[in-house]
Amino acid sequence: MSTAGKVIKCKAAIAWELKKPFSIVEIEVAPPKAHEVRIKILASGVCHSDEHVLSGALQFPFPIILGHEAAGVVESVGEGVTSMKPGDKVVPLFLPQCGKCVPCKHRKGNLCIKNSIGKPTGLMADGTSRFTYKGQQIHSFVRTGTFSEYTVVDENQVAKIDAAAPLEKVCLIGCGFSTGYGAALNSAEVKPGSTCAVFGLGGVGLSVVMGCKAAGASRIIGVDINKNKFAKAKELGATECVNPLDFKKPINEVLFDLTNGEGVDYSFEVIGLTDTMAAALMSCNENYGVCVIVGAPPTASEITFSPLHIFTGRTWKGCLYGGWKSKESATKLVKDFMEGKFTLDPLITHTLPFDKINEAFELLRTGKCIRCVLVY
Ligand code: PAD
Ligand code: ZN
Ligand code: ZN
Repeated sequence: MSTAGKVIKCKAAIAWELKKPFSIVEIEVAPPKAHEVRIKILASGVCHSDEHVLSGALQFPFPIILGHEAAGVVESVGEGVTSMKPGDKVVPLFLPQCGKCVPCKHRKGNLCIKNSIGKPTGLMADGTSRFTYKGQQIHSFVRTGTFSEYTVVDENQVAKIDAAAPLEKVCLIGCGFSTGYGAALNSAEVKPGSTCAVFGLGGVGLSVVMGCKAAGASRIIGVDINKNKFAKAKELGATECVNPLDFKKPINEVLFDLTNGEGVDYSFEVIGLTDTMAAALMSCNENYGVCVIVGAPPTASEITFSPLHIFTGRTWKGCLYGGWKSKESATKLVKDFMEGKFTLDPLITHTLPFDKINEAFELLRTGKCIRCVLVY
């Protein structure tokens, strides 16, 4: 019997309050409104941005359904949806691409004006939610809320993908892989023969390493306080790794020492701490170095620094979703994955049933996993 047009009751992991475990409960998911799509989620990776909300580093309203790195199948579509139909395999996106606004039409733009970044209401564009628990409204993280068996997203925030794609792998294209890989290729535009430093060797940082390698960097220095991340980083292309805790001097000075006093050509902060953002900036060449902030800045955080650090010529920038135009690029990245242009397997160290979501977050918090994918 078709569920289209009806409320669906299903399991979801609700975060009720800061720093508390999720509880898996039965929620109600409303049908998609016009230009929305209801998706049966089949796999969802755990990204540190979800943990930032739980820890309070990123402020969002609770109770909330987190999750934004997923893949699933369209269950039903709202009025006016033309880009997909029930049964299509899809990847939800935390950044929209309407294709019509100025940033969408700009050659390099990817921050569609319909984005909700910096406006963390936890609600859809119309100010309501499709999730309820016993009638109480539940928020949805970045309008994806994929830690639920069903979710509703705007048509601009979902990409149709290859029908043969393995969902428990390509879910990483919804966030971690694309973000890191694109930071190197699109945002830094790493050049062949260059030297790169990647701060933070988690799922996103290792994807930056993969992007630097694909761009032809000849030296890729991994930086992490957890030395257990080094072996995987080297497997994916890091030529050496350093642990800031092994040195008395600041890590930016260590990186200058390692590069004959030149600094690296490109540095990436993939942690989400203001101190490492500043250290990454000061690690790149003072004249032509480029530093890209990928780690999410804690809500309301600020950095004070001498303008001299950029006056000499450095470039300091950031990127969301690796600078990719989300909807068209996710489709293309899945196609590239299917054609063997890159691999996702080394990033997926754990796969757990959805019910074990609290265990998955513990693996991320303790640095024991790279990506843990929940399967539904
Ligand atoms: P992760 O937890 O898998 O990796 C973070 C890594 O940083 C771990 O290996 C830590 O050991 C390491 N680390 C922590 N503190 C330090 C330190 N002081 N010095 C050096 N290394 C340290 O996280 P992730 O890879 O899932 O996410 C990384 C960041 O990227 C996080 O801030 C997340 O919110 C952000 C992100 N941004 C976007 C975007 O669009 N810009 C998308 C996805 C994730
Ligand atoms: Zn993410
Ligand atoms: Zn747009």
